[in-house]
Amino acid sequence: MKTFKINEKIYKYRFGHPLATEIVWDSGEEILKSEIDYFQKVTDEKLRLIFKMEPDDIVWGLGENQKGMNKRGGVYLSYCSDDPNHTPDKKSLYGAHNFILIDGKTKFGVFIDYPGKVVFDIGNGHKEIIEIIVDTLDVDVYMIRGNQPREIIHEFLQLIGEGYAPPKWAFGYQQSRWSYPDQEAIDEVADALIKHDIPCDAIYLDIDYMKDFKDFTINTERFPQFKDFVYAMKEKGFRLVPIIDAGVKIEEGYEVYEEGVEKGHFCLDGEGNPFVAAVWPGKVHFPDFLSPKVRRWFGLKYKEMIEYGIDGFWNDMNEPAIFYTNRGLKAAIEKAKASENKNLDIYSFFSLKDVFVQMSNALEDYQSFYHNLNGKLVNHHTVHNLYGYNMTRAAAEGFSVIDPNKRFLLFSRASCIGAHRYGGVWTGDNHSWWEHLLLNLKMMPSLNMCGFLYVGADTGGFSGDCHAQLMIRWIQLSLFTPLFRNHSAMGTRRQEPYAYDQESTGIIREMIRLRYAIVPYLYAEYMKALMAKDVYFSPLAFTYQDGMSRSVEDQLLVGESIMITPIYQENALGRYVWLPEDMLLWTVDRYQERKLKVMKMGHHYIDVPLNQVPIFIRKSKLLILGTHGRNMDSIDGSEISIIGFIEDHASYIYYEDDGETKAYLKGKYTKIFINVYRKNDDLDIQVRLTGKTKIKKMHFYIVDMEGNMIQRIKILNESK
Ligand code: MIG
Repeated sequence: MKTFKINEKIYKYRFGHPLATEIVWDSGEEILKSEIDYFQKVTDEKLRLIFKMEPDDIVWGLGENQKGMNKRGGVYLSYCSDDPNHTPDKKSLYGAHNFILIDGKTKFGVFIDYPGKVVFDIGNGHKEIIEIIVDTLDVDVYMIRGNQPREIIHEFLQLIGEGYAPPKWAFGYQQSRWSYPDQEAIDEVADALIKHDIPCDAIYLDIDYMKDFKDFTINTERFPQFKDFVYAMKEKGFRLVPIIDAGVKIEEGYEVYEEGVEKGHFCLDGEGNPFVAAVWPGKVHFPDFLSPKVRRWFGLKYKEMIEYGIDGFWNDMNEPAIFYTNRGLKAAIEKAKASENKNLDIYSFFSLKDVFVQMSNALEDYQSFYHNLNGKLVNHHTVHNLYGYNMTRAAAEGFSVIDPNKRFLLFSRASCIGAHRYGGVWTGDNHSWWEHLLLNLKMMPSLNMCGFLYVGADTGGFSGDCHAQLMIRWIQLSLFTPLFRNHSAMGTRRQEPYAYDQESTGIIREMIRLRYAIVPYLYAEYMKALMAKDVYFSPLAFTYQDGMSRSVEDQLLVGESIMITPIYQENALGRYVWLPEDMLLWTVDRYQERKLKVMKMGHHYIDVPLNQVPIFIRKSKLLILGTHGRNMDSIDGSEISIIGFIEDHASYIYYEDDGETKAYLKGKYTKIFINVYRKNDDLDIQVRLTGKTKIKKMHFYIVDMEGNMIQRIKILNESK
């Protein structure tokens, strides 16, 4: 083992000769240190790190995963998996996020920079032992110190690099379904949203827009004039967001396939031929995204779509998912033939059944293909988790060549640590289950800790039928997630905002309007977190030290000013909440109204009828509100409202930028420092700007500890 010092707080322990994942660029300085901090190491053919926890240590992190925000009690396997059944026993989902943070008397973070299998047993085998088993002896392990969880996360995010900023329109409501297969279907959705007066920014194109599921093609029977259609939709106020899949269809005459074969851009099998797997289009090859030249090639393929007027994409199936291979299919068919006319007993029947079920995403298949890394063949299995990351990277690198200053919407299904630099993630094929609404809530801060800020789940659930109540409750959570997309699977009940009864449509309309009204706050918090290398969602324990706050698993802080307490149980019309300090409860059924109530620190039961969402405003903090519109572009942003809860002073730093370009990276943004002071029965309001703003008028609604509301208006001068 060699030790490298990255900085005062981060040490890297290098075992063997790890492959460069390019997740961390800073290689640090080698120092003399032969003991690894905190962990005890056992070495045979795998690296095992063992740590003894204290009874009340919390373990945060692991990104997209099952179970709680506190990961104690679970076993988690980092191996990107296309598994559409996210039941609590599952150890892997689509992401592989090897970062944990131990938060107790001792506090530190651990990042395992290895792209193959890593097991995290967090107090499962033994309730007080963390055991990390890495499937190799060639690995970099980073240990990150800090006094507070947030500080450790900050150091970690600093290490893994600048995160992704979506365009501001991507904070609008987005409507998806597998599928709106043709122009007519999309028109129908757009018209229905307009008719029902539901704000929306984007409609999604799932795989059926393609010709025979071929990437970068358009089915011209369904979309005779695609470009015209894209622009016509923009005129109506909707952007179209197409899906891109990882597998490239094997078909003579299909340009992407032919070029890929000719230039040797695909992953190889054991014989050195392009590896064949089957997914949507039937047999495909997988682009070798680990190679820079393949990334460049594939990344530039997005150009044609961008020229059609497309501003955003979602990358799917990039674990990569494999339905079957020739090997798997052959084994299954042989087994079936051998079973013909047999009297199958329990063992032989299940082994027949299993050979079919286990055909998809089989380990044997992942072990049977190779990447070409600078002329060296590397077995896929050992670098599995880099695939989705590098597909997203290919797209992002492509965009920065095609239109360097523009922010595109981009998010991926598979990912590993580091992918946050290129795009966001959605959490894949969840179900229309209450359990998955709660899981959605818990995953958000965990993903943030791993760098992913642009995150969200399929609102309403992908599989299964979502009924009105579940949809409304889910929207009441998603209205705080940066990615707010309603998506559902083929064959399920329609779940667009207008797909239910009139009353539900009315409630959903107000909720989506609320979303647009709080975008100024959400966007400011997002961009501030991004630039400060901080989280946007956080557990209460990051801010409050009391024992209760350390164990709350169903409330979140969103940015610095608010706490949310979603309803996630069927037929519940209220819930228990923990208030770690006095807070101002804003009960919203229409965001234009100010139902404000001071609530004391402690346990409470609050009523939450179906049409209302509770938002708790923290003491000395301000919440910024704008207005809704048909979509983000239609909102001029000249008036904002500010709801605050004040003892003697409340403050907020508001953030504005163009929302479209990367100019913010060069300091082109405005910060607005808002300070409200209590002066006897009046307020002293001070606003200071660092640049230009769209805001002309500010409406203040400031509530004091006794519940008195003071309203004031502040007009901003033209110049500053
Ligand atoms: O195997 O493109 O997670 O969002 O609708 C299913 C069809 C493939 C999986 C994605 C889902 C998408 C679906 N895809």
